Amino acid sequence: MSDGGEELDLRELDDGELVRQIQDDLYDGLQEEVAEGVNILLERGWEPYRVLTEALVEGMRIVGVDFRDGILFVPEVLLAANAMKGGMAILRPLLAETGAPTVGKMVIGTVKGDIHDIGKNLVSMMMEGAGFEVIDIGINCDVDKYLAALEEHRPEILGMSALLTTTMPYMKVVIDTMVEHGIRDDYIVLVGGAPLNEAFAEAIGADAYCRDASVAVETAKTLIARHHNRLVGARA
Ligand code: B1M
Repeated sequence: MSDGGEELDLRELDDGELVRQIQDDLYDGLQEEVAEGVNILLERGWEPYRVLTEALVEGMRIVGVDFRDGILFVPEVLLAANAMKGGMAILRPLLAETGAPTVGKMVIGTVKGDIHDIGKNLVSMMMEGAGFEVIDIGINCDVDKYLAALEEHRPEILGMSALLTTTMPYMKVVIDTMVEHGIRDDYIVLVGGAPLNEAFAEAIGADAYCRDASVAVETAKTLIARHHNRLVGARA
């Protein structure tokens, strides 16, 4: 771990202690230590999804609480975010390794004015793991960027992420523009992000709100089956 004399050997910790240590290291923005801890849990036979949720996502939840309470500030949270991304980079190929056939395509991006991307990246990883092809168009996406990506990639699903109460209304701008262009019903629109809820998704005309990445996968699978049935019905 550290260069000092009191080096902590992560391998000597039992699973519970190691998970807490990973959360502490995430909090402290120690990317290498987080990566080491993630690798040890995997070596001990933990499922990648369990490592992701119990160690990393929970660690970031704790960071969020202290950020809200003014104990942590943007620079520290950025370091924590980078440490989280380091851990996620190890898990990404493992979560995508299910060998599932491609079940559909999704374009996803974080809305204009918003640079939070950890949740979006996690949704992308889980969707890829479930056999979806994901085109991630990044952060701070304006309506033109979304529409251009839909035009270029012709996905079944559009996913939008927003983490700020000030940026979530932009999702409605995108959906309203899709309506104006007469393309709204060509896509399944899924929205997510901590400040959203089902009522908001309904109010802006999205197809569904996804509380977390696994709900996003389940919702996408259900709605894509309906979407295909509708297309087949329309052709018959
Ligand atoms: Co920000 N930030 N932040 N921040 N930040 C929050 C969101 C906040 C709640 C913190 C707090 O006060 N407790 C607060 C928002 C308050 C509000 O609007 N009500 C906040 C604020 C205020 C800000 C700034 C304004 C701070 C400032 O500058 N003064 C600023 C804004 C920058 C901007 O975007 N313009 C800012 C900046 C930052 C950092 C850059 C430092 C960093 C982002 C780094 C990055 O993403 N690369 C950061 C972080 C890390 C957070 C917290 C701590 C963690 C967010 C996160 O990654 N969570 C966050 C507090 C919190 O949410 N608890 C906070 C982990 C992630 C796995 O969860 O993103 O919710 P989440 O994603 C979940 C679900 O929501 C869902 O699935 C995901 C996986 O399960 N989901 C989807 C998300 N998107 C989806 C899309 C889908 C489906 C599901 O589409 C199909």
